[in-house]
Parts: sequence; structure tokens; C-alpha cells
Amino acid sequence: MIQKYQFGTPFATEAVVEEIQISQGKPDYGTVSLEEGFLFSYSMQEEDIVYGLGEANRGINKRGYCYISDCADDPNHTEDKLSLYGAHNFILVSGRETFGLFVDYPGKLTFDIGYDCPDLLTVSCARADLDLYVLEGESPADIVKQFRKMIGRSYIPPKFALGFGQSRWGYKTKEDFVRVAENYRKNHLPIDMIYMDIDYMEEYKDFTVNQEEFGDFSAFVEAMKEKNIRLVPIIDAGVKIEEGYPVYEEGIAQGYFCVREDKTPFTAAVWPGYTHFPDVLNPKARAWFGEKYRFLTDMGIEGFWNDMNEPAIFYTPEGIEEAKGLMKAFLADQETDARWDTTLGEKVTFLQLRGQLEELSNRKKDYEQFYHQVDGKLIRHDQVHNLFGYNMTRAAGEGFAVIDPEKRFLMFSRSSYIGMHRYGGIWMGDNKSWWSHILLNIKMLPSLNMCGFLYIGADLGGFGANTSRDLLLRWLALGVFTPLMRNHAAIGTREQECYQFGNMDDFRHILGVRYRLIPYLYSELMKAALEDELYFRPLAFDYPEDKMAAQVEDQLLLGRECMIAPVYTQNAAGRYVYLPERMKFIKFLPDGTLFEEVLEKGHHYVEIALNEVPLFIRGGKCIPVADAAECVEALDMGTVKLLGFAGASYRMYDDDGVHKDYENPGNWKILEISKSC
Ligand code: MIG
Repeated sequence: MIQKYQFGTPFATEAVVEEIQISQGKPDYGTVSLEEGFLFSYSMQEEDIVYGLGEANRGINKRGYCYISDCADDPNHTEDKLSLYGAHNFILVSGRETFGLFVDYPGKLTFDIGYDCPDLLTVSCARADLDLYVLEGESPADIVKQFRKMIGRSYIPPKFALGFGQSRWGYKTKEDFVRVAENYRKNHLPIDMIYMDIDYMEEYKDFTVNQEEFGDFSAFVEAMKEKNIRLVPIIDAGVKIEEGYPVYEEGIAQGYFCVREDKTPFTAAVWPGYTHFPDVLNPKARAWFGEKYRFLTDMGIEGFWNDMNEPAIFYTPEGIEEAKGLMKAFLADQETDARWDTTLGEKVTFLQLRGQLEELSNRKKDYEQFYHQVDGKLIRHDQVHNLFGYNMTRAAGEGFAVIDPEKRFLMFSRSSYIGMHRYGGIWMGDNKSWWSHILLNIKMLPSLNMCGFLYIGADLGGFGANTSRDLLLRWLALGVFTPLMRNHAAIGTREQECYQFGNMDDFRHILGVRYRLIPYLYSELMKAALEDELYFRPLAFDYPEDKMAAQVEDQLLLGRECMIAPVYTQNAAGRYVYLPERMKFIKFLPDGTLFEEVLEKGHHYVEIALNEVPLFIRGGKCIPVADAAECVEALDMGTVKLLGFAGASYRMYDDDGVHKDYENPGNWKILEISKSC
């Protein structure tokens, strides 16, 4: 059961696709106050768990901290951060009372989940213009399912996107890409995609390709495809201001860029220097920007990643003007001998100057000085800030539907809002090569699924900072299970392609396990999408009576059949794991054989070598696995082997992986395991 309450005049975010009548009266849970903006309060019981918030910091259980939905380009995901790239305003209280809450509000929104006051949950924002959805159901899983149905079917990637991808910010030349491809293929390291970061463009201009490096780009794309490797270019939010650059000129001519209050285009500096932002909240501008992807799809490109769409701002001309004054004063101080003379009053210190320069990026003030034009009205950006990445990706998704309606494109974004899950997946942005970020990665996965995001994954090996061989291997062993499996790193960091660490056997093996599992992972991803289910779940969802399961934050259920328990500490030979029921512990061994052991319910220590991928199959269940292959195309999905318990059966999904023929009953088959193998 879903109740919708409306306050003030909400902006139509189109996060929700189901028509829901507005209820009069008050929500059954908590209290709402409109004295100062909007404030929802709920008094939590000690045993209550609060799930949700998608891409957010801290735990699966969000209690004890504060989270702010305010899409941020912040590459330092330390424990104290309140905002990351996404705004996913769905929470689920599970305990004495169990209910879901979706606050459809596109501005800055604060969730205080027992931070100010341990038992108090509050959700607050400055303006009371929003839709509040309150969901009731039989269980947390049931509530999430209703929520997912309400927000519409999740994005479904093409099958090749379940392969492994290599990326690095810094690949510039054709040779760079050819080298990566050759190193993977020559060493029999499976791969399906190589990502192109900003340097493939001409001066960071969207929908251009650097002609000097990539002359006949279509031919290059084709040559890579012959190796079964897809090139996946990045698209940034800002459009370079440059006479003669068609995207700029068209945008200006049509009025498709975000504007200042006086309706002149708003200017912000990002990678290309000064840019304008496409006004993706305006349907016409969105359609225009979305069709621009055709420039690359016409050359054989089948997937993209959208970046910098919080939107990130390095600085604006206004910010620079303000900083100039301080800079001048600072420099003047440096010139004068009187700088030690305290009678002359306050000096501009170096720290002040540094602070001012740092604050030029992603300034609140800048987000308050530009506007979107929707239905002839000017909407100030800060009031709808969290919708930008969503609508940039929606532009792409709607563009693809025009370009080739029956075809699935690979698409994922950095910034997002609920609703975007219908158009693409996400990656979790600029993490670091830290062990703690493997754990953070694990915790975000089920939360993101609750908010509709299924095609998800983090930069494996870590984006910032230098990785190490063992960190990369352990992270890949988690990445084996994330629908988006991509190794990505920042410019200037240690090279971390799987062939950079000497002996490649361990990497080949771990990547191989991913491909072996694709029949299962793909089936589960499709079930999750087609049936509004969770691909990743907290243990407590399936074992509600088990007090211990409710505590587990470093193991996840995957699909109906499996549990995963990745290793996320350095120099560990294994880990402790809690089994909420009897399960079969499986390790795919490097020599191609399997280690299998049935473990009883309870706590266990399991050994997991650096080159092993642990997996637990639940009692009475089985999963299909294929033989390893070096790309998705080469996988034999028709000849799978079943692993698990004798007598179990499995409902497997498969299709051509390219078209949208999801409803075809022929895509499903039931497999039965006669004996344990
Ligand atoms: O300001 O395109 O999160 O994945 O490599 C940094 C360069 C811009 C941020 C993305 C990252 C990407 C990088 N980008």
C-alpha cells in the first residue's frame, strides 16, 4: 500500500511513473511539521534498522549518522562526508513498525538518522514543496518491490556490458588503446570493453573525436570490435564555448543552455575551459542533447559513461572576480616591507587565499545564479540541483530510443536521482585504492538496488591513490559479482591494468570466474529488473527472524541462490563469515576444479587465497555456470553446468543480449540438478 502526500507546489521530477492518488490527512507514521520548511520526524525503537539512501556513506544500516542529498563532485569519500554524487531519497524503517519513505524533492534534503539525537529520525529541507510517499507492506522486501514498481523498470544493459572493462584516465592515443587490448588478448585475460576518458576528445569537446589521434574513428571502433572489444567513451556535462563548434552554436541558437537570471547563457569552467550546461530539464533541450550521441553511435559506439553531471564546476567568471580582490591584496602584502607591521590592520594570509581558491569549485553561490527553463518558467538551479545528472542520462536514454529503438545501449552516470535508474546505471565515482573502500563498496550495493539502480559498480582497484596487487585482486573478487565490473584509475596513479603485476595467472583466473558466472549473474540481473526485485540484499531481508543476520554488514545475498562474503582486509588468509542457514561453500580453484564444502548454519572461518573467489550456495539451491571465456560473445550459455544441491532447480534467463525482447517466454528455461556435481 502506498500513500502519497503533497506539500506546496512540487517540481515534477518524474521519478515516479505510477499514477498515485494524493491522500488527504496525515501519514500513519511520524509527524510532519511545516513551521520551518519541511520536517518529518519519527521516533525510532532501539531495534529498528534504517535501510536505503542508495549511494551514501557508511553502513547498510544507516542509523547513527547524517546524510545530505546534495549531489557533490567530491573525490574524498572519507567517513565524515555527508554527500556523495547521488541523491536517493528513499529509506526503509524495519523493526517494530516497518515502512518505506520516499521524499521526492529535488533540492538539498537532510536525513538525520539518529545523529543529533540517537532515537530520532528526521528528514528536512528548506522549502515545503514536495511529494512524500509512505509505503507499507508485509516485509522490507515487499515494500521495496512496491517502491520499485512505482518508480518504473530499471535500466537493462546489453549483455556485453556484463563482461569486464578496463579504463584509465590518461589513455590518449590510438596506441594506448591498442596496447591495452593487445595486453589483455595476448595474455588471455578476459575483457569486453575499454573505456575512453576525456582525452579522446578534441579539446574536451563533447561529441568530437581528436582527429590527429583517431583519424578514421569508425574503422578503429570496428577494428576493436573484431577483437571483441567495445570502446566506451565518456561524455561530460559542460559544452565548450567556442565559435564554430556546432554543439555550442546550436545550443546558443536554440536557447538550450542554462541561463543567468537575465537569460544570458550561464558560464562555468570545467575541463574544456569555459562551458555552458545543456538545460536537460527542458524537454526540448534534452531531446537535442540526447540526439548528439548519434555522432558516436553512427561510428559504431554502443555505450557511454556520463561524467561531471552534478554538475561539477571548477570555477565561474564571477568567482574569479571575487578571488581577484583577495589575490591582489595578498600580492600587495608580499611587496611591502610593512607586512610585519601589525598597525596596518588585517593581512590576507596564505591560508585565506588558498581557502578562497578552493572554494571556487562547486560553490553554492554559483548554483544559485543559474536557471533552467521549464514550461516557460525559470527554475533556479539550486532548487532542482539533484536532477541534473538524472536528466543528462535521461537525455542519452531518450536519444538512444530515437537512434535505435530496439537496441540496448550501455549507459551509466556519475550523478543521479531516483528516476534515472530507468535510463542507466551508475558507478560510484572517485574512490581510492583503500581497503576500507572495498567495504564501503559492499555496503552501497544493496542500498542502491533498493533505489532502482541495478547496473552498478565501483572503480575496481581504486581510482585515486596507488593500488597494490593484493588490493586489486581482492577488489576484483568482489567485482566478479557487480553487474558493472570495471578497473579504473586516475591519471598519475600507479598503473593498474591486470597485466601490470607480473604473474598474471591470478588475474586471469579471477576474471575467468566472472565469465563462468555470467549465466547466473545475467539471469539474476534480468529477474531483478523484470520483476522489481533486489539483485543484492542485506541478509536480514531473507532471514527476518535471525538477530545475527541483521547485524551483518559485510556479506550480501545475491539473487535467490547465493551469498557473497568478500575479503576486504590486507594480509588476510581468509575471513569469518556468518551463515544464516546451511550452505555450500564453493571456491573456483585456479586449476579449473572446484572446492566444495557444506557448512552448517553459524559462524565459520573460511580460508580464501588471493586468487580465489568465495561463493556460498543456499540450502536446496543451485546455480548455472559456463566454461570460462575471454569475452561475452565467446561464452557458451547453452551448455551450462549446475552447481549446488542435488534435486534443486534453477530458472535461467537468456536472450540475444542486444534487443529488448524481454517478454519473450522463450528466454526462460528451467534447469534441474539431478546429482551434486
Ligand atoms: O575531474 O575524466 O569520476 O572517473 O576519470 C575529474 C576524468 C573528471 C572524474 C571521474 C573519473 C574520470 C575523471 N573525471
